Amino acid sequence: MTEGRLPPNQRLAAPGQWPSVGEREPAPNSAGQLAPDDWSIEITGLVNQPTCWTLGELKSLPIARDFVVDIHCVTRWSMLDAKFRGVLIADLLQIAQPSPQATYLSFVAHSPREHTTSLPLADTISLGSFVAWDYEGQPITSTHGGPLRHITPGRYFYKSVKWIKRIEVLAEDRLGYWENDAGYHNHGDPWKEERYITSSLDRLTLRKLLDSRDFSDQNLLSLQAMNLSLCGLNASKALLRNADFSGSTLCDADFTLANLSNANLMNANLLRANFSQADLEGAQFEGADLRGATLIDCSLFGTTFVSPINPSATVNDGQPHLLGAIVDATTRISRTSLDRLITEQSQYLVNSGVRIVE
Ligand SMILES: Nc1nc2c(c(=O)[nH]1)N[C@H]1C(S)=C(S)[C@@H](COP(=O)(O)O)O[C@H]1N2
Ligand SMILES: [Mo]
Repeated sequence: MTEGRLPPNQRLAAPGQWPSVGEREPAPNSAGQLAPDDWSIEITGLVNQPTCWTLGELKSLPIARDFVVDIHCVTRWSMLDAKFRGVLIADLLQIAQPSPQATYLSFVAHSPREHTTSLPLADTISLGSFVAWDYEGQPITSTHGGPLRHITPGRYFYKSVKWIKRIEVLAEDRLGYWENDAGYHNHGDPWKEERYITSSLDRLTLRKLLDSRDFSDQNLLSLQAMNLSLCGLNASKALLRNADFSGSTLCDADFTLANLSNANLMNANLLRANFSQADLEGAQFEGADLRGATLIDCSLFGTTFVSPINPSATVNDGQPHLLGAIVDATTRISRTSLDRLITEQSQYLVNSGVRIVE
């Protein structure tokens, strides 16, 4: 039953398919990849008992237990009833004993960029944040953060680090990698759609920018650009995460190498627009006109081209209304990009006759 369990604007990943997002591999140590037997996790910082556990020690703790959780990625895919085995961070903290000033936790990955995220101590406990080694009865794969990953139910999945090696107990917050670098919302509640913080552009700057039709190389996170005339826009390499272009005219726009993850392009006129090498993860194209558009080597995880306008409303024949992108043989898309879509999405494009470029 998915009724009431999908937060706004989320969709189910294909059954049995767990998409991989962000870093793909942990950091190697001097002797190559760390073996599960050598894995350990420590709690440091404002605690009375700094403690380190090997993975073997964690697994044999009497507090090890099973978890069933719903996962919601900010790029709009969700996975319900995922089964893990692990231990609650609250239980590990009982052993490490946070001192009275302890207010935030920073979760650090053993990864190429020492990826981190953070949570208030109180939320860590109330949400039941945990570390896990098994998924559906099998060791978590390396791409998904095995041998040990962090999971925070009730927050977008960027609040769950892969290959966790350390929990630092702090008096003040230390923003995580995505929160600091990419404008991801620091609270990240999927039910409130706390995906991104909004950009701080003042109205005059925004006006000038829109008049120039030149967004190239600009940071325009969460830009509001609905129902505008922007034909021939140059947005190459622009950072447009979470931007709203719905209903705008963007024919011949250049979005090469742009970051449009989670952007809303619904009902936009995108005739001959170029999305080569653009990041379109979680972007929405329902109702957009994509004839003559180029979607070569772009990233299409969680991207949508078709959706029921309102799955609960039925018209005369009982069929739900579909809102789909307008595509035909003049719309070019790479096979590798197409393969990243969930089946219902790729099938819609294929059935509409897009030209697949090998
Ligand atoms: N070490 C590390 N952990 C990370 C990330 C990352 O890039 N590096 N990305 C985060 C994001 S944005 C998501 S959605 C999930 C993705 O986990 P998955 O690849 O297992 O689906 O991991 C989170 N944890
Ligand atoms: Mo994510």
